[in-house]
Amino acid sequence: MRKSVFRLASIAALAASSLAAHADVFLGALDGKSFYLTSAFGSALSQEAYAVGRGGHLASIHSLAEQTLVSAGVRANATGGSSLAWIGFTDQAVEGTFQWFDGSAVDYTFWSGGEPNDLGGEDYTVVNWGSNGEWNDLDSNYDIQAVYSVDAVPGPAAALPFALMAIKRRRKRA
Ligand SMILES: [Ca+2]
Ligand SMILES: [Ca+2]
Repeated sequence: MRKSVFRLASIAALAASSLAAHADVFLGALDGKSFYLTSAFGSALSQEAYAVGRGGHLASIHSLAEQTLVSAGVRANATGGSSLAWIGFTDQAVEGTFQWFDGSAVDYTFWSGGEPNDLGGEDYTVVNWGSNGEWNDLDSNYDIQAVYSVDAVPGPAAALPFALMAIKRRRKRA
């Protein structure tokens, strides 16, 4: 019995530590992806590198529902007085041909009027340029927050009941 309690405490501690590992804001899950707003500010390229380190990419957007989740989530949680945030749409490889950092299909866009205009050489994309959350291509060096996504998987909280069941099963067999 003591051993089971100890194991449970270890699992709970592990869950708590992985949840506290970063201060990014969870914006919601949709279409198998979990969207986060970074707590840190940075260029498009540094934010993409950070997202890769988190196991994802700057967010790709494929529907009005995803666009709304991202746009509204940034507006509600941005901390720097601006609601601009990087998403993962870039034409850094071929000027004028935008692709998603995560390699997903380009099947939806939400450009602001007159964008993308590559003004002075702009190859990265922000949301919330327009009043309805429309996109603009900007130079990478704008120091702003970013939205990234990772594949949505059952988290530690979801795994906990299964861990409890496993402990109960072991006790029955003993
Ligand atoms: Ca460009
Ligand atoms: Ca632009």
